[in-house]
Amino acid sequence: KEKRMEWWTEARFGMFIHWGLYSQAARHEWVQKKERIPNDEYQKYFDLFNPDLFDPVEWAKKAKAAGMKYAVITTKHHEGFTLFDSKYTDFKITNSPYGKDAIKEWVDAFRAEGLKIGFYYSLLDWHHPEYTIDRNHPMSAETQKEYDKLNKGRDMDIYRQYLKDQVAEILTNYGKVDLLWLDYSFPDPFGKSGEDWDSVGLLKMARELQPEIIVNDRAGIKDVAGGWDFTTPEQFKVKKWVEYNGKPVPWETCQTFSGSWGYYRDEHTWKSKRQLLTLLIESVSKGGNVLLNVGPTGRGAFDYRVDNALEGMGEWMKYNG
Ligand code: FUL
Repeated sequence: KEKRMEWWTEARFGMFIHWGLYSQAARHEWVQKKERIPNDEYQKYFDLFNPDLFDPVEWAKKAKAAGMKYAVITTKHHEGFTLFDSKYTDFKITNSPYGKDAIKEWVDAFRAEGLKIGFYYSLLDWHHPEYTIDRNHPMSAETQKEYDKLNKGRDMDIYRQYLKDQVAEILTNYGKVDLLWLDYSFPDPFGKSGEDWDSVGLLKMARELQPEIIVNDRAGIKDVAGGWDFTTPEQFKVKKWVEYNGKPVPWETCQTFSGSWGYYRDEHTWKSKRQLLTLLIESVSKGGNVLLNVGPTGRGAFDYRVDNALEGMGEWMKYNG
């Protein structure tokens, strides 16, 4: 375990990329849930998806210049749309007007810059017809009775197999994958936990397909020794080395430039360069990594505020990184 964590511990600073159909709506990656948009209405974002400014080589160069050493991209977010070609769904980028496998292009570009490759895969899926409706679903309800009615005929066994098949695809079709970022479990009466994803089986498969891969902690596995490799405090500045069961563990805080992961055009709470550098320095000094998120636009470009911040961080990283 220590051996496979070496590059990541050294790396310290990575780029998170949230990009999908929601980027076109430009008001949060949870837009479908927040606005309770039914799938047939959401379909318009699929029919229009044609990012004419998508240039992964440029993305990779910007990450590298900022001093980042790895990157993690949403191969599928909660909306269910895949940025990769998949045998198991039609709701995929190769069927959109864009027509090409963006993950393939992205992997080639980031690898060419010497960056390590990470795949985010959403365990939640608002599009799959067998995925049972829960409190985090756009069609969420209030009572158990309502849920029972809504979920009649939905079969999580089928979805569980689907997600496993897709994780197998992303870990098979793109060469070496350094990191897997599964997201997420929410064990409560109207939620989902490790068993819903068969996380034990999923992790086993991941390690068989990619023996050196490192995996985060969000699939609902409690056991740090046999399960995950690092924990993922989200959107907060850690005050001391993160512990699990009283022991310090590898950790990575994921953070946004502004208040949303997916591109949000009219959201204005952007962190300053000083805040971002402080976050990085404070995190590293407490043994952690920072995974800083970029939400490219629906056309595939970085917001100018991202470019400015990355450039500023790069200047500092050039001498101090
Ligand atoms: C959360 C997700 O629900 C957010 O949309 C985002 O992907 C964040 C990194 O993780 O669990």
